[in-house]
This record gives sequence, C-alpha cells and structure tokens, in this order.
Amino acid sequence: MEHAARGARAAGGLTIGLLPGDDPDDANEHIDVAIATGLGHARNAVLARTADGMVALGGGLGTLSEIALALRNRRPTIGIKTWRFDRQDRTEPELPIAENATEALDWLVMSAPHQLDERARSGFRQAFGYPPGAVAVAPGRINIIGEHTDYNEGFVLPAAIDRHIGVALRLRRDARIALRSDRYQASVEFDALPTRRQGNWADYVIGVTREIDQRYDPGPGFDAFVASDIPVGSGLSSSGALDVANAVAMLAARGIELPAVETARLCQAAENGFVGAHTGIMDPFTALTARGGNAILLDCRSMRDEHVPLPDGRFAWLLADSRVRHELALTAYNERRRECEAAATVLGLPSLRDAREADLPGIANPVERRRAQHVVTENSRVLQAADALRRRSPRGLGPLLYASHESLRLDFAVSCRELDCLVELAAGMPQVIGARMMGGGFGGCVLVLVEAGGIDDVEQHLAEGYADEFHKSPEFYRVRSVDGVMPERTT
Ligand code: GAF
Repeated sequence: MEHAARGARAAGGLTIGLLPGDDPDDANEHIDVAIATGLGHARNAVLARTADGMVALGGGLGTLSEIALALRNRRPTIGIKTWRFDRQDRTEPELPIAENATEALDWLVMSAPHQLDERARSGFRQAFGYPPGAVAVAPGRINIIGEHTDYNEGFVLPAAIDRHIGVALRLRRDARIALRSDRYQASVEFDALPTRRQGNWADYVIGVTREIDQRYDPGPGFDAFVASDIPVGSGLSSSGALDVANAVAMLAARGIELPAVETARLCQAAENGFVGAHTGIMDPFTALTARGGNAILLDCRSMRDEHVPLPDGRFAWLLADSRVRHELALTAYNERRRECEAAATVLGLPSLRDAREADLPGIANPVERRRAQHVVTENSRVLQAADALRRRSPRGLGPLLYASHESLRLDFAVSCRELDCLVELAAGMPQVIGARMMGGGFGGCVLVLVEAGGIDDVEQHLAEGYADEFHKSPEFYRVRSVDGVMPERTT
C-alpha cells in the first residue's frame, strides 16, 4: 500500500497526489472510482479506489473544491501531513461517487450549491429513470446571535453557510408520491398526500406540499429526490433547508410565484402545523434571502432585514458539533415557546419583544421570568452585535457571544454539559474571539469565532479537552457564508 498511498494516475495520464519531487512512476495506474470525503478534524481529502485499494490523492485543510482545484492544476500539496480515512475506514454514504478521478475532480471544483444541484438531479434520474421537472438548492445556516428570539418577534443575526440540501422533483399525472433521499436507504411512497404525520424526514416534504395545496388548488402527486450535505440534528437548520428547497422546487414545478417572505411563512406554517415544531421564521428566511459575505439582521416582527458585513478573512467560523442529539429536544423547544408566551400574557404584552428589563419583576412565575430575561437581554445583544459588524469590529462580538451562552445556559436552560464544556474550552484559547451554543439547543453545535491562523490549534484543543471529559470527539465544520436559495430551475 505504500506505493498506492503515494499517488495515483487518473484517466488521461493526470498524476495526482504526489508530493513535489516524488517519482511520478510511483503513481498507481489503475483508478476505478474517485470519491471525495470529509474527514475528522475538518480535514478533507479526495480519495480514489485503485486496484490496490483506497488511496488519498490529496487532502488537507482546504475545502474539497480547493483541494480538487489544486490537484487538477497539478499542485498536489495543500498542507498534507497525513493520509487519513474516516473513523471506520469508510467513506460517508452521502458522498458522491464519480466514474473516474478526472470527473471527480471536475465535479468537486464546482461550487457547493452546484454540487448539490447535480447530486439531486442525478439521484433523481437514477431513482426514477427520467429527468426532474424542477430543482432547488437551499443552504443551512449559522446564527451569530439571537437564539429563541424569532418566535418572540425579536431580532436575529444569521448567515447562510456552504452546506446545502437539493430537491429535484417532477409532478405526476396521478396522486402518487414517491420520495427518495441519499441520506436514508428506504424509499417512502404514498398513494396520495398523507393527512397524518409519519414521524420521519418525509414530514417536511409533505407539510410544505400541504401548505401549498391549502393556499392554491390541491396539486397532483410527485416524485422527489433529496440530496443533502447538512448534518441532521446539529442545529444547522437541515429541516429549514429541506422545507425551502422543497417549497421553491414545488412552486416552480406548479408555475406559482411567491415572494420570499411569503415562502418563508409557508415553510414555517408547515413546521408549526404538520410537523409539530413551533419554530420561528429565522431558518427559512435565511435560506431564502441570505447573501454571501453578510449576516442578516432580521426584525422578526416587521420582517425588515439589513445585510451586515461578516468579519473578513482574518477571522473564521468554526462549528464544533457535540454530537449530542436529545430525544426530547422538540418537546422542550415547544415548551420554551409556551413559557415565553405565558410571560408575555402576564405582562399584558403581545409578545416578549415589547418587554423591558424593568418589567420582569412583574412575572411571578420564576421559570417564566427567567425565560423572559433571556429574550429581553438577547434582543439587545443582537443589536449590539450587528453594530460591531457594521463598525468592522469583530472582536466586539466576543463578550456578546459568551453572554448569550450564559443566558441560554442559565435563564433559558437549553444548553447541556457537552456544549458548556466546548464553550469553556474555547474560551481558554487566545485565538478565540468568542463562542456559544447555537440553534435550538439540547445538543448540536457550538459556534466559535476564531482568528483564522489559529483554527488548527483551537480544534486540537477542543478535540482533546472534549475527549478527556466525554470519551468521544466532536465533529468540526469550517463554514463559509453563501447566498440563499439557488434560483429554482425548471428543466
Ligand atoms: C430552531 C428554530 F427553527 C428557529 O426558528 C429558532 O427558534 C432557533 O431554533 C432558536 O433560535 O432553529
């Protein structure tokens, strides 16, 4: 394997994966399939299956497309120190398989949304034997600050990230519905649009379709294929991206035009109604309207939004996934929302958006008072954070992120030991500007704003400290901001 692991020769004689000065004759001639994979510790690699087994063609700290571009340009070294495979020596099932290394590299060079578009399209063709009628690709998101404020008509500051879900679909002549995904093996089929929740990923597709049917005429059945590279349950809004990609593709297939805010409301209604998650508007709105390089300061009451510039390339966003997935997260989320509404009612206000700190002693129930305390202080932190971004002062975010975490931990009670540990570890690193738990809570990710040059050390520190405490490693995602939904394309 030493021979094979040193490099490979793709179709057309392109030699890739050799370090400068190595003998190209060492390259393996027989590449059958090339595969890209995300490895632990945020390292990515392009792998190839050769006659001798799997080899890493190139890898390191860049994104897959950067690594692929360097390989294609015959610059095979991008800080490659070790060849590594994922934990079980397997590639991840949802990752693409190309015909040969050259095709894999070309494919990888495409931008993230185009990759998902292509994956959704080819997955659809393979599953159903004909091309899709419409395809849409929607991103996941980070939320810089403003947690559990959206359903209280407050402020949020999210940005879309380079993780996406693509939905390819085609309307049928009958009422049947067939759903496939590259994440789950089993196909899901119905004779007609179900009226009951299924308790799985299909609910998001059904929920959105039901909302469209209710607003317009009931539509026909459809075949759909879902491709995803957003981890589920990490708080990166995989469900929001699925809702939006499905809504945009379905509306396009049915020739319906709907403004972004209305589409976001439709997605939220699907979650609140059919799915039973009483979520706010932040996730679908972000997936629909984000702009790369910017965060969205959204007022969830007026729906006025402002794009504020994210920190420049001297800083990076790192997500440390605790890999904790809490069974009762949905129930607890809905309970938090009820507590907030109860607190607003006690104060005689339409929502906690209108509450001031001075009002809080008027809430007799201590739990409801603490929930309100979080919402009131978090809204003010969002506005301060937006101001720091406008002033191009990313370091100003640090204290706000830590304060947000404390408020979510103590007053809103949606953190857990694993998330607290990651935040504490991050706070101990001089390269870290700030960190906090992100999303609905009870597990998922910690968001870390870090000096770009220190990101390796921070990851290592978090991985070691977390493993000491919990005997498992966090998953890391280095994310970049991207635009919102890729315009739907009817084909
Ligand atoms: C989830 C919900 F979908 C959002 O609406 C928001 O409430 C968030 O949790 C917490 O801020 O992502």
